[in-house]
Amino acid sequence: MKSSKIEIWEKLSNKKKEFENKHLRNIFQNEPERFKKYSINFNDILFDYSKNLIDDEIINLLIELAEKSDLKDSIEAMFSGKKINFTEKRAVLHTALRNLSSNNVYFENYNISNDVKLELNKALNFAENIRNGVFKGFTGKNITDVVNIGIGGSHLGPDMVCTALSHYSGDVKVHFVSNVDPVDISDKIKFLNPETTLFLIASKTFTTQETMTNANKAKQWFMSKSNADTNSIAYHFAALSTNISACKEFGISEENIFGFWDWVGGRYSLWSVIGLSIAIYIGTENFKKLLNGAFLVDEHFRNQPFKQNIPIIMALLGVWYNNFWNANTYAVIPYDQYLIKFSEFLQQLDMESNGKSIDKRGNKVNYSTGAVLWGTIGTNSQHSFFQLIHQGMQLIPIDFLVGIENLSKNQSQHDILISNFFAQTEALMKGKNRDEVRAELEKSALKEDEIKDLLPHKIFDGNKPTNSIMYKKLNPETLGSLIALYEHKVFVQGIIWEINSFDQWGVELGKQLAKGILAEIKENKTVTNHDSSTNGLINHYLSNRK
Ligand code: G6Q
Repeated sequence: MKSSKIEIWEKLSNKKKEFENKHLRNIFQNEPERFKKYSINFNDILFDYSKNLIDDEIINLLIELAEKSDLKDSIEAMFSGKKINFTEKRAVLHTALRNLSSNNVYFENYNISNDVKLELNKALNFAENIRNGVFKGFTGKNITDVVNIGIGGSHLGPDMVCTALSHYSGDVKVHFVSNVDPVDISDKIKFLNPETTLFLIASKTFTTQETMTNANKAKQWFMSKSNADTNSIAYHFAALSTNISACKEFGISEENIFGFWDWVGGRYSLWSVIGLSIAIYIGTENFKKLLNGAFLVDEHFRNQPFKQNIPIIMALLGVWYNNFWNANTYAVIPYDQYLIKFSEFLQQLDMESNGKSIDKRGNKVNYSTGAVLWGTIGTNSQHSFFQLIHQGMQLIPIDFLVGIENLSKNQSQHDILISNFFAQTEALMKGKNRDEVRAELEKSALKEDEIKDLLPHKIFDGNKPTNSIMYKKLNPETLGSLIALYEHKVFVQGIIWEINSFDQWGVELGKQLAKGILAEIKENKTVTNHDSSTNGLINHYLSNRK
């Protein structure tokens, strides 16, 4: 890290020490304009970051840190197709997939916008043909069920988006198979009719073990259940991939192959044809709105000054807690049932992108990088892990996400949900001090010695930082914006930490070993070439399996 960055780093460390003695409750009392000062409006989204352990000086230092990290140039490098994924020598251009402006995007002097539009339109036409029954199965019946077979980036995004937008779905049902555990596929297909089912094999490489195993299983199921000939595969299998020859080899007809490019990273691919299940589920108009929501955030990210730039502020707050407050995890808690898979999706986006320890010069870093992201929906989380956040020993910053309007139209029950969200952010910030607890206990029938014993257990320290992201209603456009906000947040942090957010070498070792072990298991002989634990486990498996 260059010395000008280290200087700011040191100033921030000092500010942290100074801030340890402050409490947000008092800060809010002394600063009535705090909400106004530390909140940003963007279309239907309000981002309130006032309940954070920050003041103007801290924000200015964090922004200086971003400037000294050459963030502005790095943003332009990404949008303009520079090969910023330097270990794989690839550009990172998922933003080109949702570029709805008239400005073309170029990669190595080639205008990629035309190809993007062509492939998108081909996929969207296919989606519409399935939705309105123009595309039929091999016996002439309409497709009623679509099964997306993919894993990681070829699964999590489409699955999360379909769940989040199920309110906007049409008649065709979508199912997602990802795990190589055979019960995943067998449970999902057992009630399906092969005559009305379409499989989407979603795999950028078309070589992923889990996906290809499940795809072959699906083909076998289709052939045996339908008594169809191999020509019928054309009516029931489509592929979403960059490896066109492998798709053909699998037996998928050319018109059912939808392509994309190596400058689309797996975890950023839901905007490409990998999102075909989404388009079939919610229709092309809604899919375009999803793209548009992300595009609007791209424009915001690229053009807004750092101080009014939501993903940049989100990223800097993450750096502040991770590197200066030693907060190794952060939680994302949507008070929105439809966002039940959002944290799971963000886990891959954030942890696969920034879970790195080697910097761009090839050196091991000596600071913390990507935090552990976790969480699930409110109010369920209040009745499980919120205890630790309120009274445990760890500092866990939280992003709350919440819609103003509920899609069920049951506004009075929605008010119950929302009042819990307001209450949690307030409780986490204010806490409950000794005097307040005592006053409350004195109103009860407890005796003085009982009050004394109970009192410390009922104190809440408060001073827990939270962001609140409030949107009008969960619709395709808003969801597109929310996803893009997090994508860019992760990007900014990678720039500050000087790591490559776009490769994922860390998933390779286990894959490699599994291949060798599978060959050994197939041989069905006692193994001796691993450590004693791995040998013991494999041999126990071999001697006990049927
Ligand atoms: C994501 C990763 C990874 C990838 C899966 C599936 O960024 O690259 O999660 O998406 O391993 O890969 P395929 O799409 O090639 O099957």
